[in-house]
Amino acid sequence: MQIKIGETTLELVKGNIVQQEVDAIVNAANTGLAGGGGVDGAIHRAGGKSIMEECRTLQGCPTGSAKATSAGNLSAKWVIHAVGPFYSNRAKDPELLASAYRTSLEIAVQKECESIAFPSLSTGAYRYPLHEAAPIALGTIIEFLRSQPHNLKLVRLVLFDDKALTAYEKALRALNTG
Ligand code: AR6
Repeated sequence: MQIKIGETTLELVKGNIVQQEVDAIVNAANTGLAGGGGVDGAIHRAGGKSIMEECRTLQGCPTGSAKATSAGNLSAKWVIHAVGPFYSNRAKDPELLASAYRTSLEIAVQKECESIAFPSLSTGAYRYPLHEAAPIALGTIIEFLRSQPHNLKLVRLVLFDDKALTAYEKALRALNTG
């Protein structure tokens, strides 16, 4: 499924984040930028150890923010390490999740990227319910594309399974018609 926001294509695909041929891929990282499972494990395994070597020089990253490294053996030019919140069902969760997406997009713009691929931040080990996370992710991306200067031609959400893809499709349909 895809829609156009101005000149930018926003698309939802099922797949693996490490295989995306885009300028920047986003990692679902932790505040220590210390590596882990899920998306983080897959990116460091596929990208090689230079990514972790660079992460070690960055002194971590606060929740709701992001930092970039080069992308080692991956076809992307950049890995943007974004830290979403661990879901606590508290009022600050949505803003922290939104700000992880927003900061990632700001970094992509600073790096003059034309294409970026995101995983579904916080919805694995960090337990954010998909049906709550999807409208926040998509709403934040759409708002950014409409309001900020950028040269992005493609923003892709890479969903790992049918359940995640369906949740994002439903959220995008609701945002697009509502
Ligand atoms: N490509 C795309 N999506 C994936 C992939 C992949 N290769 N692997 C998993 N997913 P998670 P979080 C989906 O746990 O919740 C790590 O240990 C997965 O199904 O990767 O933000 C970090 O070091 C889920 O929907 O990230 C942190 O400590 C989504 O990606 C912590 O987990 C995110 O799952 C971050 O947790």
